[in-house]
Amino acid sequence: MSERLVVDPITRIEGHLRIEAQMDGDNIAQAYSSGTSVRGIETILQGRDPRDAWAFAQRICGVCTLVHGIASVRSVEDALKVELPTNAQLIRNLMIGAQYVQDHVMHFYHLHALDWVDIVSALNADPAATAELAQSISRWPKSSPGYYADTQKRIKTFVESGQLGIFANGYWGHPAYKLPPEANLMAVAHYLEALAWQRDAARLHAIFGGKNPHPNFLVGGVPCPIDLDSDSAINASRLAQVQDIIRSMVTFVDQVYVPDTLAIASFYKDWSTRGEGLGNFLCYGDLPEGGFMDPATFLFPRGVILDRDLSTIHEVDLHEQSEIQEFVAHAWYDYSSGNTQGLHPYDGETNLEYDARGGVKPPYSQLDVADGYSWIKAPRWKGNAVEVGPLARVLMLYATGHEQTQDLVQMTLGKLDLPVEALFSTLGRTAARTLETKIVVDAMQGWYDALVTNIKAGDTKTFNETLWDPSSWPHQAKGAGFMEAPRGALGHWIVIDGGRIANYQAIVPSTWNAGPRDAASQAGAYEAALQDNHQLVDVKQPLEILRTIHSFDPCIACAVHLTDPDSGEDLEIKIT
Ligand code: NFE
Repeated sequence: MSERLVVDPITRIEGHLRIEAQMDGDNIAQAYSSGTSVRGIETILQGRDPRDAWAFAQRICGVCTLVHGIASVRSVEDALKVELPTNAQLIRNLMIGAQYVQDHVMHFYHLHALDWVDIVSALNADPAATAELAQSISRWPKSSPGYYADTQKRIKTFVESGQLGIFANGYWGHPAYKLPPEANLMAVAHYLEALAWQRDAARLHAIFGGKNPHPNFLVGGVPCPIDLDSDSAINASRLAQVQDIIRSMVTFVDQVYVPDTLAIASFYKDWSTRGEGLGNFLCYGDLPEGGFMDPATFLFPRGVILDRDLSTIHEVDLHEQSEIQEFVAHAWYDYSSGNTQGLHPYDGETNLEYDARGGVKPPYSQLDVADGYSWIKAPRWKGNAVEVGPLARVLMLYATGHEQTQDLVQMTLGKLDLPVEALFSTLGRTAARTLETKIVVDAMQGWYDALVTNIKAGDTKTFNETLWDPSSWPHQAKGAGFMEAPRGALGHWIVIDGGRIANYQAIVPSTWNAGPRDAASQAGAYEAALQDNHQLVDVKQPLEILRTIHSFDPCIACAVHLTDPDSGEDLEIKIT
């Protein structure tokens, strides 16, 4: 054992994540993932009206802008057994779908691509050859030699000015970059195009939810009325706009995102045998039909896969106390009943009493990995560390015989000439994100058509008011609201007492993936993935760590939050 490598903060993510890698020569032997900011939204929610919780909970994150609103209203609906009107469920599905497409496209181009694409090398590309390459993989119209020559000029201006701006700190020229200059230029052009294109997704949220980020929601439905005769409701012209947005999304996914993923992946096939990690995958399932969150109707199925065994899908119960639990043995929290056992979120605690343990809290030069080392807790399913997110969902769809998924997986593996085991890797995780975007964007057209058919048949209901009045509620109630957020399984658990919130806990996807070791010293998903075959070409430029960590699309703003336990004020964080 030698050096402990520290990468802090990991950039091109949301929030602050620190990775420490215990090196064995140039190989990662042990990896440690640490969320370095404190979480506290749960404490803010206590004592409030459950119908308002979504507006606070949604501020957990500004990236997956709507998911905490949805999980929150669903937790109250689950507690009170509220049935949603069909239109409300379809509108929520459309909003979730738009979030997926926007989030995944932006992740690929703006947060992950530059781990594989060398922007400086694009300067050496021949624009005519780039156009030829682009036209050979897609009929996307912006692929002429002149277009690529113009893009190259824009990059050149950046580089020559010595002000690479947001591109300044890349490991450009690193020997692990494998794309030819033409492929680099094509990808950079699409990076810039995706920046402008992603505004459409935000428009869909604004049409149904009034704004983006953080569109509006409502316990029992959606807040947008449908009235074809009104200018201030969902009417024929707004529905036509939604149709245009869906078409634009389908075109970009089909003609840019999918072909680019395949083209780039073909140069990085060595990444199909590293970065798997746990081999355990969890999905809560989502995208329902009908008025309740009934897993039998979900597009994304619910279940757990253990040890890569796709032939057995284990059932998941979010209410069962022994299934989902959070551990703090290696986190900077203390549970009132001791830190070796886990707590189900209904009984979850968010206290910051760690000081009493005498361990090392920031500032430090290295994490005290024998004790607590993260503000992220370690969630486990029946004691198992699991991965959540696109790879989990695609495996679940594949294992349960979803035809489109099986076709897409076969097409991808066929084009890359890789076996099905290649899915269990850093490359597989990134490809799965692209494939599920295609599945979701296609499903959006179906939800849209169903919504229009319903409206044409005279059904304009978007809100179920029957349980709006708290005097109709049981004195005590508990609910689990969940969804498949872009980064994976998301749950909000609420305990209602006398019409107020008695307890509230969120376990977000990045908590599952970025969490530290548990009481049994089992590594979390990031940690295990980095411990899977990561030899670094240059320990001073650990591009390999970025590739695997970014393949999960970390959002540490979701996994932790900033609050001062004494004053309740936000802490100020400075990165120098
Ligand atoms: Ni802040 Fe999120 C998503 C949630 S966290 S982005 O997707 O929930 O992983």
